[in-house]
Amino acid sequence: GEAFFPCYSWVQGKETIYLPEGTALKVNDDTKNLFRKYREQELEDRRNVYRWGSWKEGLILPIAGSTERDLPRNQRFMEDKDLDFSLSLAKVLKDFAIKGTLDFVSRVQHLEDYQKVFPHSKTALAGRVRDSWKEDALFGYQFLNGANPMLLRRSKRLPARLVLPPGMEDLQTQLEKELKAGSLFEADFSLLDGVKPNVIIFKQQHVAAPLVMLKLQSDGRLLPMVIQLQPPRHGCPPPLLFLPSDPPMAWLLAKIWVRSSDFQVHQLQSHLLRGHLMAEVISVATMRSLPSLHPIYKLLAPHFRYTMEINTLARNNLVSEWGIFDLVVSTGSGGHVDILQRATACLTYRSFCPPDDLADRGLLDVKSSLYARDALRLWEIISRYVGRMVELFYKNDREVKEDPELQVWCREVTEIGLLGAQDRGFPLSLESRAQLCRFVTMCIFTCTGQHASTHLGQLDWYSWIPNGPCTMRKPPPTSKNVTEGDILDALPCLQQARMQITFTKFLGRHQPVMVALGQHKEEYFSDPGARAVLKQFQEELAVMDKEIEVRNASLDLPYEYLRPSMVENSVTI
Ligand code: OYP
Ligand code: FE2
Repeated sequence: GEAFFPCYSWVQGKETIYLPEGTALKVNDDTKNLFRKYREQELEDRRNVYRWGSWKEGLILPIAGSTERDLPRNQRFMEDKDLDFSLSLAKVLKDFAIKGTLDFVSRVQHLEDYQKVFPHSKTALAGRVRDSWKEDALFGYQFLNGANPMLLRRSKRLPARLVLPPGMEDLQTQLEKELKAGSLFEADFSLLDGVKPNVIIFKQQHVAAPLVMLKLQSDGRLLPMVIQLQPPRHGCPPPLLFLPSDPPMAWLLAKIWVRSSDFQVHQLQSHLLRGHLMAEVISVATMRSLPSLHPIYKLLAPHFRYTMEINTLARNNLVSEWGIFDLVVSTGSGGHVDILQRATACLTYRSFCPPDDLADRGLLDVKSSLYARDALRLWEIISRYVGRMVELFYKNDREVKEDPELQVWCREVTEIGLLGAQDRGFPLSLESRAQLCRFVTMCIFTCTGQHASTHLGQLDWYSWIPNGPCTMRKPPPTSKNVTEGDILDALPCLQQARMQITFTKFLGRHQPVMVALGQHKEEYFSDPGARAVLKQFQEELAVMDKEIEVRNASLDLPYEYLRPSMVENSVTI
């Protein structure tokens, strides 16, 4: 049926001006300057209410405010979300308190004993991970379609850090053969090199910076060929290389080290920085520089819901002093901030646009990268949606160039929120409809698909502790004499493991209060053209959702993290 749109009205001179709430207007559409004053006033108010804050030196900017109570009322959780968040947190903490008391008397004596903290209501995939985590194929698969699909790249040459000691000529030949065939891939955790590890209750924890070389087989499986746990150091013998043919416990421990490194890089770089914090920059910049009448404001606003509050909660409880990272994660107590600062240098515009990012990483034609396939498809659907909206409101490139609010907004993101990201390819101005479309598509994809693809895998891949340990309690092995006991001494103790499960469950559980991508009920546009564009977006998303469902039914391991019905419309958890 027809929606009802309330009107704003105000008196200007002798006239009363009425404006239906759903009207979208650019500054230059308002030839008689009827609304000029109104939008200037609104922006002035917004710039007072939404102030940039600063959390840590060298990090992209957050909203100002030390707790969620300092946030603008509109940005706070509504009752249903607030209640769901508090009750589910209370529930996981209660479980932790009750079951955790026994952890002081019982110990992990075998790898299978991590079953003690494994959730009873697990996902099907988490069960598979528990049963098959030692397999090389599942280890390789995670770089393609696991919790962190952002690190893997196709090798263009053998990495400089991979120093092959004498006697490794066979491996050299194999690597060169794969490289030549274009089937050599790498996952390089150099970002972690030199990060100061945490000390937890007087016990030193450990961090490594591994390199994994993998080969892509014609059956689509990605298999590890060699693992180097630390980069070479000047004046030291080259670091040990671990091979699939090594004694099983030595090879397993090397893979566990990689999984723990991936946990750190995933949570901090891919999930927190590139998902949560990036979405917040876009939200704050938009609230500060686009008035509610602006069509691009109307297009983006649904993708900001709850982001400022969840990020404020994360800054105060997760990555704060005495927060969860300090308590149980190997990079906590400062290393995590160092990692976020280093990762800031990698925030390139191209890396936020899957068509460019996947091309740069050589993943476009990798059929077994379901992440790549779905990310590309979702990007295209969002891009068509944005393109149609842009065409409705901008008749040509000149109208883009001459929209002063739009230009200020773009600078606010790049120069202020992202601390001058123009040298990393972010635009300082928007010169055409095509550039505008790409920038807005990047904004929506970041707040939705980018976050979903790094958030939704947590429960599946981190419920089985050895597959993604939050900390390591022993240094990386320096010999291949490794026993199961050595591995258990290095893995998280039972209390740490239970804490990992507690927060993985809290963050990863199904969100009962959620709006799926494109499904917001607020009607920001009254224009029938714009409403038809939204409807078409929803239809294209529904088709994609159905096709993924059908595809997944015939797969051994389904990939669900970019299913439109699973992707939230904004970063809310
Ligand atoms: C806020 O009182 C959030 O303990 C989570 O996180 C948990 C709390 C508060 C705890 C409140 C309390 C919101 C949003 C986020 C994010 C990105 C980074 C996720 C890192 C997860 C690490 C899990 C750690 C397991 C050991
Ligand atoms: Fe998240």
